[in-house]
Amino acid sequence: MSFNTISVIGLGYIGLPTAAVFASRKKKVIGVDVNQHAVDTINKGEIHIVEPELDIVVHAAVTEGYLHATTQPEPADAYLIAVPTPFYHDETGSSHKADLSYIEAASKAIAPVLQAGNLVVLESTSPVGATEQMAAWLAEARPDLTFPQTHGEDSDIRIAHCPERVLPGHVIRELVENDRVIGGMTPKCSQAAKALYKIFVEGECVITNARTAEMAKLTENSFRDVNIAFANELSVICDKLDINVWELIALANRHPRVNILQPGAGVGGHCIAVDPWFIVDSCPEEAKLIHTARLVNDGKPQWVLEQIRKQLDAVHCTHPAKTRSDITVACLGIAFKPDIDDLRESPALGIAQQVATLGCKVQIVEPNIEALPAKLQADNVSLAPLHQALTQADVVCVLVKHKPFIEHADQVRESKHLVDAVGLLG
Ligand code: SAJ
Repeated sequence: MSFNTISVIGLGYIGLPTAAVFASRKKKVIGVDVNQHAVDTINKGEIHIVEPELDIVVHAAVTEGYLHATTQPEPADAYLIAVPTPFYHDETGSSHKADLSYIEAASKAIAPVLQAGNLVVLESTSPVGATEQMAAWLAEARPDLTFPQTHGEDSDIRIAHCPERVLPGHVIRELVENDRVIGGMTPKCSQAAKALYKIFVEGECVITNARTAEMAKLTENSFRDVNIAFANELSVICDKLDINVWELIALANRHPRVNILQPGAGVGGHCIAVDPWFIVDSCPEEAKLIHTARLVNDGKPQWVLEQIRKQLDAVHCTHPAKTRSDITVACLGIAFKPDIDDLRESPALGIAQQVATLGCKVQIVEPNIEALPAKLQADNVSLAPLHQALTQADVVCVLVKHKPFIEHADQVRESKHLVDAVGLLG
């Protein structure tokens, strides 16, 4: 199967780098997105998201004429769907079910331009069964074409799932180097998808079926979530038993078969705190450990907040004349993990917001942003440089282990009232 034209639907954190990397291999790539601003930005050779090296790859792809973006799908040999799968919301609020409406909309958008011989790959992180559901939506929209669910190996259209697994901040390298799990609806579908990814993937492309590929992605992120929950639970236990959890973990990790992750302010981002719920939603009775890990990690920011409150009480004890509004709290870091500017689903951001409601002055130190997000726009909250916050704050809370904080750990250590949620001081 040859792929001269590849279409990527959804030009976000995964779709845009993938489109640009295909284009860098001199394939004609049509990027499709409903966001006109994203389309216009990309067509200027610029990017609308933050990811190291992505700007260079996109700029080259567009100026050399291999990548163009549009809001309307055009005919291609292969379609790669990389749209969001957030939690499903209705009028009663948010659930822990996956919202497949973006996949449905993408399927309906490409259906009119599908041709016999095309390959459609779902990349979005999805609950088990989503690829079959996508195939059903495509078949419904194109009764004149045949699909693997009814015609097996003889189908006109090949369908597969190939989950993205790149780490934000390292996307361009990991896209090329990581192994890929490819789950076709039939063996021929898998082979076609493997041939597509082999255009740029230097890692191994391992073949399985669509349902296993979907579950593999959810399993990877659940594995990390469960292991972080173990570390977070240890941190709470150690606090109660008056043991330094960082020393404890470093000691335990000297065992050749022990590798405990790091406790923190909670689990953020849009992947690890979300994907395990898709397993829990599919098998609520069975997924006990995965469910509990989610609850442990989601509970961690509240525990950190309690530690901050204790430090506020300690300041009041030593300075009885001070009111809440006389006290300054420094929050070091509000990104969802170290050395990125991404604030989405950030536990540190949530903690800083809660601290701001306690009535004290809050100085946010976040070296990776230039302005405070809307959620922190309040009279008592300001963005401050590290040295200012350390000089002025009564209470210092380390919420993210950014490199500049590690470099100034000795100054942080001098704070009289300190909450170190991430083990900056080890
Ligand atoms: N965290 C800890 N302690 C640790 C490691 C992480 O508290 O020891 C926290 C981080 O601070 C952050 C959260 O967990 O708040 C998630 O960060 P992360 O670096 O573990 O993962 P993400 O969300 O940036 O990317 C993950 C990756 N999955 C795995 O490592 C199994 C990535 O490969 C996936 O492609 C990505 O999810 C995704 O898109 O699903």
